[in-house]
Amino acid sequence: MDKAKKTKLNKDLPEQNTRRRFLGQSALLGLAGAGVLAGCKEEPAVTKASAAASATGTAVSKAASAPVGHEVAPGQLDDYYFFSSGGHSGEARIIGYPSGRTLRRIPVFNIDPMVGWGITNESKAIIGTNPDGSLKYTTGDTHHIHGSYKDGTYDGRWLFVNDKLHSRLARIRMDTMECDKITQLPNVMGYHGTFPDKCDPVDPKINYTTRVFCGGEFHIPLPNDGHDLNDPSKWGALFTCIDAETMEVRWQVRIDGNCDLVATSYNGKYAATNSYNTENAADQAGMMSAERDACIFFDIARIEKLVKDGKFTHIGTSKVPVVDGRKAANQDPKTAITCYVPAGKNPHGVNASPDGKYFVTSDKLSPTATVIEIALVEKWFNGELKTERDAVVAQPEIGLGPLHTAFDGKGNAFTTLFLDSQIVKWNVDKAIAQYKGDKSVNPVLDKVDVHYQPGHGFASMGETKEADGKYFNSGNKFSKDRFLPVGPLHCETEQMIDISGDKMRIVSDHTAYPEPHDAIIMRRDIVKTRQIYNMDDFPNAVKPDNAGITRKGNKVSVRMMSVAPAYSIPEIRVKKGDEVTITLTNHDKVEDLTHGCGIPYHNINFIVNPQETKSVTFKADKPGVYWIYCTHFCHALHLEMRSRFIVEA
Ligand code: K7E
Ligand code: CUA
Ligand code: CA
Repeated sequence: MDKAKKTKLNKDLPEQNTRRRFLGQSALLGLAGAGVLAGCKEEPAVTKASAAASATGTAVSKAASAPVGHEVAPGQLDDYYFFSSGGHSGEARIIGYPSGRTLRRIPVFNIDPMVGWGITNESKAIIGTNPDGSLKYTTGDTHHIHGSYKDGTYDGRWLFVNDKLHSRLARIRMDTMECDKITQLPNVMGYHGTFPDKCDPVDPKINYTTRVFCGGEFHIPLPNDGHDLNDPSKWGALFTCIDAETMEVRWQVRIDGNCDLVATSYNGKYAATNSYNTENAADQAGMMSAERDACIFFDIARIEKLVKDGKFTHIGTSKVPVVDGRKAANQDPKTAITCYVPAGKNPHGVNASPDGKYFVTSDKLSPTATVIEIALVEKWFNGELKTERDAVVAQPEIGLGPLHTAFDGKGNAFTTLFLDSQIVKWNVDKAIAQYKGDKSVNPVLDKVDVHYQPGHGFASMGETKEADGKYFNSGNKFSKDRFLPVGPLHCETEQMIDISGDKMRIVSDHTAYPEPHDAIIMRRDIVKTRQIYNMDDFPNAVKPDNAGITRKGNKVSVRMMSVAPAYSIPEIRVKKGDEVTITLTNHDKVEDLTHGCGIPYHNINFIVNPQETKSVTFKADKPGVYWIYCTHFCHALHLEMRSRFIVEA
């Protein structure tokens, strides 16, 4: 790029931060490709081919429709599903990858008037209500989303996602991509890391997910009922196991220090959590005082044996068995349920390598990753390893502020460096050789600037045995000058990096509404969604023989059907003060033929998909005429799809 153009570009951009000066080529390249220079407002085109096309005056749309590089042409489908957490939006998201096109938002802990999540009776029951029927919480903070496993790879059955804010685990069924269960973790605050198991620890025939592990990050009085308010030394944190099928809490382990993120071994025997507050401190300086923290390993079979043998306690009013995983109670490795492996200072993430051999912590406050060999952890649990630290087989220096590590399935690891604003590619075997004393090897293979300050990084199928080494996604916390400014709040950047070659190559910037944390990139053939619902799955389905309006005292039940373009009941008459329940079943069978149901001035809005049933209950307290109308475009007569809701004084 010539100098004149560069200067103009910089002048046109919003205020530059000082970091910009160090970035040079890679940042500017993306903008050139985006057509900013030509003054066009097309979505950033990322390949050299399309950049060249716009420079030579070829219509951008024409160039974009040819399937070049990593672009997905109009009408073409993506190769991957990208399931993302949504941070403090409380939702989960589905994105097509590599295109970055948003396909769907899945409301989970938040309220969504489009589908009626948090509005319908069915969704309220899943989210959780107070005795008066109102929602217990309307907010959430999703960080980690993971798929259920079979044979060491995704089986396409469920997604699990955490709520750090109110310590809940949600399950999403992948045939409908809807949340079907939410479980509150007792005696936990700041429930952060989440990971499904991949196999049963005892029975190898159960080679699929039956448990989900949850790390409690903040230590609190146990129970948190007003006692020990001023004595943090008595506070504690718990590691929780939830049954994947029933979504009931199976057991909890009390630990020293805290939990953060979670990883599970492919053989089902171990789960691990990185612990950055081994100091058990209640202030920041204290949490950073130790030179080393830990990665805590849990022996699942031993924990479940203790629970079976009744060797547990309860905390407060919770009925969940709690076993003691603190160091003092686990001195003998041969009976220990926990193993505290020393790791770098304030480790942030822990990730399992696809070969099943290693867990890697990214040591946020030291410039290292810590590689722990699972076979050696097993040796420690068998009493055959001298110290916990002996399970560490490498600790390569990789850069500043490492947070999360992903894998390509070819022996390489990719770690996000928050402070360096880079992704570092390093080789696990080389790191091990270096740690053993071979000074001639350098495990760091490549570094690439990202824009800016990456949090999570994850690779296509990277958390499965089928890691394919195609894409790495850098979930950046700041986008600053990467997109048109949209006010003081910027979107985030998800940067797609091609990791198939020796050198990493940033191939596109995707926008993200704040603020995604973790995500997974799943091959599309794994996902099998339904086309329409099964009416018999809804016990309250409205059929011609049970449709109509009935009254019991001041409770009115309106049982209605929809068939495009009409509701089955043209007029609903109730009296002021009535409690009205509307149950609506969509009898259309055509794929995607969804109807809405909005009731003006009654705060009701939801949709029913083909063959689906939903219900809402509300008070009719304002006399008048209200047009119930279809909110979801369904038919040429969509606007006429209405029903009179008359409230008599
Ligand atoms: Cu690193 Cu909550 Cu997984 Cu955010 S956490 S980035
Ligand atoms: Cu039915 Cu729009
Ligand atoms: Ca610490």
